[in-house]
Amino acid sequence: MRQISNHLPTAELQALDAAHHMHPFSANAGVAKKGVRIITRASGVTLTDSEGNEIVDGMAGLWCVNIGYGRRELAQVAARQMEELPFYNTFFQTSHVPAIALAARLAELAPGDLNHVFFAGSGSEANDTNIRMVRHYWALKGKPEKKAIISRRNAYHGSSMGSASLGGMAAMHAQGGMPIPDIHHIDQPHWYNEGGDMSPEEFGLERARQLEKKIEELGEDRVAAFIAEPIQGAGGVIVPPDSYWPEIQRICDRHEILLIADEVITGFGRTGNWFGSQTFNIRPHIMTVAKGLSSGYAPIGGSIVCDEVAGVIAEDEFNHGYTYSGHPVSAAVALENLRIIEEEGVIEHVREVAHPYLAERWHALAEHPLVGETKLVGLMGSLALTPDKARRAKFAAEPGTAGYIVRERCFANNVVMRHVWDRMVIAPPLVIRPAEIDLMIARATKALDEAHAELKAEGMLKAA
Ligand code: PXG
Repeated sequence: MRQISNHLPTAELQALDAAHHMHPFSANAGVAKKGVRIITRASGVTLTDSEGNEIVDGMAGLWCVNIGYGRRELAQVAARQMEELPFYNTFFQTSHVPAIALAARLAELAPGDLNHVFFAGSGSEANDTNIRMVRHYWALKGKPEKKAIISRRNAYHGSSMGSASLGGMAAMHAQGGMPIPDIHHIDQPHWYNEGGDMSPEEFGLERARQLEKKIEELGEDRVAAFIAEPIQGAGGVIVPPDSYWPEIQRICDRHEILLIADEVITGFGRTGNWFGSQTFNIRPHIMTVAKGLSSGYAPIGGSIVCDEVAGVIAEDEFNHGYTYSGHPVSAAVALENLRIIEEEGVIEHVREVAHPYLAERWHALAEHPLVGETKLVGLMGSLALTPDKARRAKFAAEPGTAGYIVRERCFANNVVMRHVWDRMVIAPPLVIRPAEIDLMIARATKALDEAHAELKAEGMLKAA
């Protein structure tokens, strides 16, 4: 029997939402017409909507609910912190215990000499901090001209003016006058779509060497930093070929530029280590963090900064900060989340149980007639949809059409699996158990079957 668990009937909530709520990354008129799905509660990896449907959340919210939903400990810590000290700022020679403790804990967890944390309210804000920090760093070193930042096409670094400029999403740049000056983009290491006849390894090297070319073209004395996600998340879970990161690291070591690893998605266990930088053997000067830092229970982000950069920045007033930098409630929640990840062995669970179990089932989907390749690192996976596996062909239809159809079938089958153009992505909570993986894969497979039948019936299984 279906259970109505909200206060108002779904239709009434939908009407109010349509009338007053502007949704992010949405064409709101279309959303209003179709009616939103209203999520009322969640536990573990399962969401419940206002109609009583139980949905497997294959995306951990927005790649963030790493420890799963419904952990009472976090609610209790938040309540306690709100009673004790709901807010105080960290400007003007003041601090508070949650911010101090979290900064110290992050310095312990982060690799190398990443020992200093500048807090923000989100990943976007943290990346804006990074733009200003690396430029100010070089200015303080007597090199104010060293302010260009190199990023990649199809990268996602956030939605503010600065972070969206770092991002390589053309559709975002087209709205609102981006990128801001002195942000440059090179091509992404997306072998499946762009590798042509090259082997993945050759292609990885070729794409990494674009960084060196770009540094030479701009002049090393003009380049402040290179920023990249260890694995592109919102871009479609693009796992670079093995040759890519070692070559990027070599180039960054050889030239005098800073390396920023955007770990907003890859941080806090997602790839089977605390940070994606450890999985790929990257030595960044700055890591951007957010999302899994608090498992999404409270908004918080930050930049974890190496001794050298933090030391130089410390010598001058850095005219930058947010009201909610180090917010005590968010910081306390994040600390409790980190305690759970460590004490409950969540990352070991990813490495030893969830990844191996999911990998077998995920890679088996490569046999599906609609699937051209499957990728999975830790609990971050993607699959390419194709009308012709042998040729890695794209669809003749508008890019994203097939992906949208699969996503609609996922929606109908009570599993959240996102599409990025014609690639499907998953990133379930890290605590997902084998039986839940079975359910997620069964529903995803059914969605792929139904989408395949629909595409076939509509004559859309044609290659471009
Ligand atoms: N960097 C990376 C790598 C991200 O994935 C941000 C920065 C920005 O974080 P905030 O907290 O400002 O959102 C992100 C965010 C999607 C999707 O649809 C992905 C993100 C956000 C919203 C939607 O895949 N990533």
